[in-house]
Amino acid sequence: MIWNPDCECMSRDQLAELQLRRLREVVARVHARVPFYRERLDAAGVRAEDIRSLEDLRRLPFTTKEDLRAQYPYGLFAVHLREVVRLHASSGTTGKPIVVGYTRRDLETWTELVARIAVQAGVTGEDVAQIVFGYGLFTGAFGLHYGLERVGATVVPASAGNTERQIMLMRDFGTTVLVGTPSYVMHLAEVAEEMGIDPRSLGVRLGLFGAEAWSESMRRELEARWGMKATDNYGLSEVMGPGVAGECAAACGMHVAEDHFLVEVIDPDTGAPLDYGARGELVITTLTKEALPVLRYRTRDITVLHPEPCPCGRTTVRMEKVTGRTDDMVTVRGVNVFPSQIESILMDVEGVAPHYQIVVRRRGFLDELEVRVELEPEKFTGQFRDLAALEETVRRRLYAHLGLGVRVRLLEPRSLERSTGKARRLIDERVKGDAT
Ligand code: DLL
Repeated sequence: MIWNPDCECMSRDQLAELQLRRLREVVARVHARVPFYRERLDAAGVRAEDIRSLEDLRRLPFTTKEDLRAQYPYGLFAVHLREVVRLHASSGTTGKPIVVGYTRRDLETWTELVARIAVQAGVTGEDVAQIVFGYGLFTGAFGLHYGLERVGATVVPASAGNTERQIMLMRDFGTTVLVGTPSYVMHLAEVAEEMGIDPRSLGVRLGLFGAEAWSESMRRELEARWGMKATDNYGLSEVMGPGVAGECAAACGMHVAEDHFLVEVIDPDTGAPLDYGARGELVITTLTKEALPVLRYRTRDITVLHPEPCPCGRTTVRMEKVTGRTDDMVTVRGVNVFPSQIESILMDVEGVAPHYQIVVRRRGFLDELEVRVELEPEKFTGQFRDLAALEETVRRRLYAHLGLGVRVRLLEPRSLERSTGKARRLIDERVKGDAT
């Protein structure tokens, strides 16, 4: 089923026309209302009337996370605070967060776009959807909440944490859809097993997962453990929250809501626009946001865009699974490594669990990469010989894929801290303040 066929299936020409009109509107709007953008646009010598085709997008200045941070809290708002009916904030780990605001119409758009991705993933009005994202300033829970209600699902706003209770709620309420981060839902499976409950017996048929990078191997693992279909959806607070893009039944990338977001992929080093099909940093311009419009926001997320028609009938561009963030990529002895690459390799090794952490540190003049991974409880024999062999297997696989010698540390089951939100996979001790 398609939630809004008029918008999701319009011809590419029609869509381009709509995008161009909206792009002109947003440029005019931020020029008139946001001093930061007025300055930037004047410096670039671009006015709304200069935007004659979508190609002219390239003449607009980029907006970065630092820009948003520097304007904390309300500096980039394009409306008076009295028109803002909701605030959220990004999960900044250090310093000030980024504050995002929504007008009533922004909330309506958000609800509509989340309804689209929910239906796209396969949610129906018959479903009981348990939201295990944390409710609060994070956009995940509230964003999914209203979209799922709009679709008619029975929403269980369980929030994150209190994991044993989550299992009880699932069983008692007949939860059919789980909505959360893939890492937390993996932990939920682990806790169910510890309680003597096979997660597959709980009847969850579908997972709506997002908010962090996760590999295809992790998807297979989640699907096997829960007996569910695991789907991916993408978004970020700076442009709205969840609902920017989501997978359809064809599961060949996530459809971007292009009537509301103009997307490009650029070379993260030079800022040069790349063609469809090329891997680079995703850049998003909001086309309809009232409270906080952003021009060419550099997401730091690495992906590839595909415009080819999708068997599902939607005409919107699809973005590939995000492989990582430009600021998550570590360069170790000249080799670029993303945590998600390591995740894929680990998940294919029999005997290790899907719980891992990557530490980068400097030893003398050399960088060292250490991969810590837990043992699968059932496979843990306690025999030193077996452990040494497994460690060697992990090391060899990592070397074969990355071309990099890696220090491997096998950990006892359940020794890494579990997160109820976004998992922290990477610790770069070379960065001040990141040492543990
Ligand atoms: O994580 C919004 C969201 C909530 C999306 C729930 C999907 C579901 P932020 O906290 O601002 O917003 O974090 C945004 O999370 O730039 C990506 O790096 C990462 N991210 C979000 N979705 C995915 C995904 C929410 N499906 C940042 N795959 C983004 C990989 C994702 N990374």
